[in-house]
Amino acid sequence: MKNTVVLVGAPVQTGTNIQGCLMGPDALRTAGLQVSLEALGYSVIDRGNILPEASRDRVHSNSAVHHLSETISWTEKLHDVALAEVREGHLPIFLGGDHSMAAGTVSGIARAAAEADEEQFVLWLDAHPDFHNLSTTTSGNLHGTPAAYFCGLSGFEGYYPELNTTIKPENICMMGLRSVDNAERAALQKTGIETYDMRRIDENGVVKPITEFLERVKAANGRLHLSFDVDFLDPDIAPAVGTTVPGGATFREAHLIMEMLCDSQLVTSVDLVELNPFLDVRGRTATLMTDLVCSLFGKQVLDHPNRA
Ligand code: NNH
Ligand code: MN
Ligand code: MN
Ligand code: MN
Repeated sequence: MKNTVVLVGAPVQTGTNIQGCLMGPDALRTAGLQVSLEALGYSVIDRGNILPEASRDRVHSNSAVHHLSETISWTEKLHDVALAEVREGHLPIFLGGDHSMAAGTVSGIARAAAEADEEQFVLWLDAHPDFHNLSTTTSGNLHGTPAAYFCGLSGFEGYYPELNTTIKPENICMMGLRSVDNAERAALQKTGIETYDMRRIDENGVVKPITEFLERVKAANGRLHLSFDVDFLDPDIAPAVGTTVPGGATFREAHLIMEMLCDSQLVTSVDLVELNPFLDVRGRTATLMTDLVCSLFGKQVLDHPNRA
């Protein structure tokens, strides 16, 4: 994991109905993300914040859907940026922005992996599966849809036209789920994605599922994208998110996952999404997310035998 790390700010908030995610990239910068990664020995380039091209007018028959045009423009832009960075051999960290951005980032990295004839895997840490399509969403908030999009499910008329590579459902692991809508549950069951809700974490912890998933990535010689939604974490430790759901991952569970991902050296790209600094308490969520990224990139208290 010693590739050049590239920070890409994506101030997206059109996928939600709550304002504030647009400040996410700058809150992560303010928390010292770049200097912290440099202190761990990485070269870091900050691309600043990107913006989408002007959007064409798009509407959908589901009248709940809002900001469809803007979301499509962001998807196209992030797809292209993700593809370009991964082609360059960089390790991009996308600083969100709401989770609708993962339609672009994940489809872009999927395409880069396909070009290189490599398998792309996704670890999805989130209270929600974000597995609606444009017809099934009742909130109309498109941050509830990206995972269904990058799996290639139908119901995304007019989205990025060049989406010719998708993530195989069997290459996805979703963890932390505790708010799943009925249409999402049905779609998840149909596609057969590996899912761990909070009950499963309560019963067995995170070590076994993460170990098994990483073994599958390793066996396929695959690449691993981490899509980290702040609401994966318990709201008591991470209040800065618009869609808090009680009963989330603890501080220790989250750090342990990051430490195990670091041990594996398999992570090739990252989304940090849904941070809403307007809802934060003295920067604690931005600071926690930054500390978790440090664990992901090698920070440890004492040397551990699992660390090469
Ligand atoms: N499933 C709900 C919806 O579609 C909530 C989605 N909200 C999220 N997803 N924050 O991660 O509106
Ligand atoms: Mn370079
Ligand atoms: Mn999400
Ligand atoms: Mn979520």
